Amino acid sequence: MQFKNFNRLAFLGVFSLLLFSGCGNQGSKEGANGALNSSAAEKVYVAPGEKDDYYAFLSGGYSGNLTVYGLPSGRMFKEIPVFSQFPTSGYGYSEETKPLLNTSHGFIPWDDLHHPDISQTNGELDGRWVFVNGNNTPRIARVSLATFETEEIIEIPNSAGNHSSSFITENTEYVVAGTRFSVPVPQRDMPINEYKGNFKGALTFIGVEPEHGHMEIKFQVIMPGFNYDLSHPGRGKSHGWFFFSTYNTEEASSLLEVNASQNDKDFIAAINWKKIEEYIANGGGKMVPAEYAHNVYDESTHMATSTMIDEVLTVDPTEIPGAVYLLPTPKSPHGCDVDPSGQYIIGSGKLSADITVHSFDKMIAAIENEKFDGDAYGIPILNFEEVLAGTVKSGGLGPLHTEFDSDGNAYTTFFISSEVVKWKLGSWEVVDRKPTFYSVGHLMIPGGNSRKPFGNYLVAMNKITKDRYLPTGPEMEHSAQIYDISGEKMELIYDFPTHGEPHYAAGCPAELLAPKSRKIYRLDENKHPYAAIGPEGAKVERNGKEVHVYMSTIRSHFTPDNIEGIKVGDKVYFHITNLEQDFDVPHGFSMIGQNTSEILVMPGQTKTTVWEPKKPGVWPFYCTDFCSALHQEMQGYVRVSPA
Ligand code: CUK
Ligand code: CUA
Repeated sequence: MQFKNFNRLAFLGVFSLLLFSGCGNQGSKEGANGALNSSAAEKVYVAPGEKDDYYAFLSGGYSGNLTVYGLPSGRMFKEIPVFSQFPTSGYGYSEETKPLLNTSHGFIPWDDLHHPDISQTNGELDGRWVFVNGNNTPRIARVSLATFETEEIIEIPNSAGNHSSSFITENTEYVVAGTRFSVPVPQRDMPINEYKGNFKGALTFIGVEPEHGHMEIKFQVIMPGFNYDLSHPGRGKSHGWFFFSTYNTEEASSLLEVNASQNDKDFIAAINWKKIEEYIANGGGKMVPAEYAHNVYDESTHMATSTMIDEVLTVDPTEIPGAVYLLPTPKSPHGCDVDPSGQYIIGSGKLSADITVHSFDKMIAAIENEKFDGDAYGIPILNFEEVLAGTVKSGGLGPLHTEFDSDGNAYTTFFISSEVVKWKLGSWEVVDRKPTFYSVGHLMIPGGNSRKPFGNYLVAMNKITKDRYLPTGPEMEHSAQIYDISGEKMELIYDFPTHGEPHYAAGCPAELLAPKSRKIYRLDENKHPYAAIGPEGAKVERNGKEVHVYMSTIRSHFTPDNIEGIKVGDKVYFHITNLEQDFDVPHGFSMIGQNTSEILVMPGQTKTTVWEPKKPGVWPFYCTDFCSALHQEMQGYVRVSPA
């Protein structure tokens, strides 16, 4: 179903379509078969033992985690735990990783992970880290692309719903957060209906230290009480700017009223962060109290530590001339995307048929010539016509997100009409469209969020699965689809299920990551304070009611394996060191009656799990990972005496 002759009547139908999450192609015969032909099979087939061309990191939405897939095969390689506890490896259960999930609200072992973005140098993917956001309890995490492990999580104060995240500037100077909900800043007990003027939207610029990637909040721009949806950095000519889409510019506390969209246009907020840096260098900005956690994993000790910070530097945009402008953008923009040249800023009005494209050059000229339509919020509002580059008459309905190839084409997803539309930057003409199955949200082209996209494949991530796979009861996994975009026309070549809800993905050429993917942790670099380096390091130490077991593992035994002298009421810390130095030889450890999870210890690593025995007896433990022919012999006993 296509909306070729989209008219006003169709537009009135938007709200009912939204309510019933309409999927244009649902149930269509052509849809069920897709447009597949036999050459599609060849395009995605990666023979046994062969490797994929790209890594794809798909967000897991409400799973809280990030999943790693291969393209074009759609094979899932790994789930990387980030915001959720993960019993498979003991992440969030082991003593070493628990501090990563600490926040100012306490230990929060879950979040809603939306947008991965890979670090860049000179606007190109450098494959060092992938940054992801926690949308619920606002956080940003940094995942190492050498170890594929979460190394750092920083909480974002003065925010609620870190949705416009975690996009990065083209030299990874900053990773940026934006608050979906405006909230009282500072937080306080106050009537909700006094929202207007009191609720603020913090846009947070987090500096990334270039060597190790450590994050530090540099400043927060305290904006009017809008909802901040998505963001994108300027690049090339627009490097130094950051763009945020907004809705609810009515500043209403209940969005029911706003759904009638009183304001025909909301804004894309353009932030000149270089200007703000100057302002701060000249003594501008104000430190305000704000409590937030900063959690860092240390690779040499294999341990994370959590620090609580109690203040943050804020700046008021109405006091910094030239730092912030508002670009009117129709119909509650969702996606806010910048093309590889940095010239075009695309605002997708999610209640619209058209895609609005702003011009960076025109924006600069409009600023110089003061083409303003007032400053209702104390921030100059640029005249719409003066910044408009063009409008894509898409013929679709409900544009959400746009990515780019290397040939000047843009690809936009349409949720309501359930399709991907390909169009040309500059001429705004639509050149192709293909249905998605069903109701697509984000899409991803490897490097499509950088100055150098790799334009062979496009992955569409769909919100509704329905009949695409064998039914698995009421709950179906989400569905992603791979399109070959190397030709003029897009071709659907594969469907694969995802894990959780993929809101976005970041893709990267395999050759950039695979060669530097870590194989082991070096035992001679292990600085864990409780490591048992070799069986001779193994021992049991008592400190009051705390017992520390320094335990080593190697195929296929634990040292020590018979432990006596433990009493009911003790707190027993098992510190397990894996002495192996071969690729892919983990050992696991699990203790009967343990109320945490097993832990999986990689070669050269030390991990700790706690056991609090409740009953006298002789209790067994064993290795959970089939590590050798004698894996089943890898076991031990703990004798527990009455208190
Ligand atoms: S949002 Cu999910 S479809 Cu969080 Cu990027 Cu648009
Ligand atoms: Cu070690 Cu099984």
